[in-house]
Amino acid sequence: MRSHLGSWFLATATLGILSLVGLPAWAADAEIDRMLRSPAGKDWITNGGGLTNQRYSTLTQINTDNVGKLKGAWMTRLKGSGVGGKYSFEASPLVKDGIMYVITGNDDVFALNAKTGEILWEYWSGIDQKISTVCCGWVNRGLAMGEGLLFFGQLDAQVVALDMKTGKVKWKMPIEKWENGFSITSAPLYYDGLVYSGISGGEFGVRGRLTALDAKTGEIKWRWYTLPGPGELGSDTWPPGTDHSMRGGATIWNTPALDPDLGLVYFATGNCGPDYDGSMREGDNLFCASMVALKAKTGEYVWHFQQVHHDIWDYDAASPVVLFDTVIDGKPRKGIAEAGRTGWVYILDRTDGKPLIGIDEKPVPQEPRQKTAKTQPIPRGDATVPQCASPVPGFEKAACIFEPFWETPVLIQPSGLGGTNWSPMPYSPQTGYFYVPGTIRNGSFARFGDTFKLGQRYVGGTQAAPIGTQMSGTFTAIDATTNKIAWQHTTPYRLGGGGGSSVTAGGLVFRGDPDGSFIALDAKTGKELWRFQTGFGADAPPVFYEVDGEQFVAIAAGGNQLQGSANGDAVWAFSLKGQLGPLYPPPPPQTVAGPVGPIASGVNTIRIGGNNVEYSFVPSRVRIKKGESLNFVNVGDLPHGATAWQKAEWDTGVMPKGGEKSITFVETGNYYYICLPHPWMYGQVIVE
Ligand SMILES: [Cu+2]
Repeated sequence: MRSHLGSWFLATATLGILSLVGLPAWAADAEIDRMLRSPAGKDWITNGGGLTNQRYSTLTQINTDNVGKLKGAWMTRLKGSGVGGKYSFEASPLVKDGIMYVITGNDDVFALNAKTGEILWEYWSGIDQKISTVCCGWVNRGLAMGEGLLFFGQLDAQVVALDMKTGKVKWKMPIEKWENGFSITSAPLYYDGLVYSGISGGEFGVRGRLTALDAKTGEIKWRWYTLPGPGELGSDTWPPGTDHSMRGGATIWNTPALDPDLGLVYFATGNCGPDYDGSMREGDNLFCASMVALKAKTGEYVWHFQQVHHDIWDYDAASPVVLFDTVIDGKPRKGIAEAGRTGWVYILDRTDGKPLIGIDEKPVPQEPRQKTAKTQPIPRGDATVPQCASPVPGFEKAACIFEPFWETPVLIQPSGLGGTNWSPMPYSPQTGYFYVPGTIRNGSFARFGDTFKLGQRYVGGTQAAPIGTQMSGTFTAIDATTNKIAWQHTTPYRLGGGGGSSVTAGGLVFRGDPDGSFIALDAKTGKELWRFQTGFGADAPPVFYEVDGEQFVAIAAGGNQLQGSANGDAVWAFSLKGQLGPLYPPPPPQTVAGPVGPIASGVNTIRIGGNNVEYSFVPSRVRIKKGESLNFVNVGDLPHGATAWQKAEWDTGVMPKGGEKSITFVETGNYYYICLPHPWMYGQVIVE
């Protein structure tokens, strides 16, 4: 009787709650929607763990007392998918009912038995390997699920739905053409029948947008452009009578968050385009580098907050926004936060987009040719990385954040890689802390003129770290009620674009490290409690789940092209019953700036200023045989050259536009080289 009454009461109460928050009775997948509204528990069903993107799990079997005993339960290699220098592995696996789903940098999807690691089915994307509009490594940041389907975006700018049981394609919807500069790298969000997807391409002169698709059919229900057309809201922040806003970037690199009670979907936008040249786009340039709230059902604008006005530093808001509830000055508040490339966490009220703790507009240095904004928003509280650069020989000026520049390079920190790049920032309701990954790196910022060509790079300058300069990182707990540092680790490697993290009710923050280590920290104190070598760059954010009463933590380990960490195709799962020990450490990533990325073979020409990027060597890294020659051709507009770095053992001399010179390499060795007039340009020749 008691239980009968209890269930009647529960049903009535649930109905009451349902009608209070206005949930439609016809929810397409009521179970998934309910799970998405709660913190992650036994299952991890969306990239950010839930609609909040907190990456917080209620599981406690693995905790501060016993984490030292954690061992590998299984490790599975994904059949060579995403193996190669051009790839990054940044996806969080999803887990539901004992099955894990994971996507690689080649947009290939695998279903695994989450208890054993056995591969159950495979989807091979077959994407065109000649896609030339990938900005920063071939990457996919993850999946969403609902209505028995898995959803993801591909680098060819299609959104795809697979049957979760079989891996068969249910539908594919192109939301753009990659040939026009677009790609998709972010994990989508599923909720209440809609799939929300961002789009990338901010380095290719595109017009950013959030697209909502019908989960059943892929039909596009609405799209909200992050750059205003003529007469639209924000159009007065672009020069009148021009179409600069139509190629102004503001792309979306991250998974949205959603508040079902408020009916709002939230996301953050990337840099303005062209990245480093603001000379032709006078104004604040909405909605670049902004946090935005839209009505989740219709895509109608509700509010925005711009982190960087008239961005010329590539200061994307690339990390996912995080929703959290807190108490400030005795009042319950609904918060939203995002860790920017500027090194600050921006904390707002998610009902209206107003600062929760305080963000002050302050005057900043000016450069009239760049049409710099008069003021920038400065959050109260602590930055997580240094915001001033130190002098470097060969560079005239070292300066602090928001220093403008023109054609003479200026060293600035943070660089355009952050601060915090794409890496997520978990939040623990238990500690009230955000866990912020940071990158410390010099950027040598210089502007050059650039002409827009459809589907070509359109960046208007450079922010390369000078060859030989130090790079490192930080991992910081920020108190969400004060925006001040609770504890901070300085790390040997950059974390803002890798070393992803997540947090549990067991009092643990787990984070990967680009050197392959997987690390557990005490979430309250930061004390390191456990460390395990995965054998590959551990740059993806981990997840937690439970099968048959056994709780696991899992991480994809496959390295990161921008981090220069060891590439691979491994997924690791750990539990207290695990038996597997660590692997040998892979080669560690660079801590000193220099060429990174794929090494080309079979190449005999280096195009200087190629791919519509004036200050570039294309390809920047090559492997040749002893006795072979490389022909350096200046296809840029300015005089350039290639000179062996430090020892000047060989030199093309400075060549005018169209000039070329062949160099024969008679000794084996590893040669770095720079362009003497532009020492922030560099390349590498490996002679074997
Ligand atoms: Cu040059």
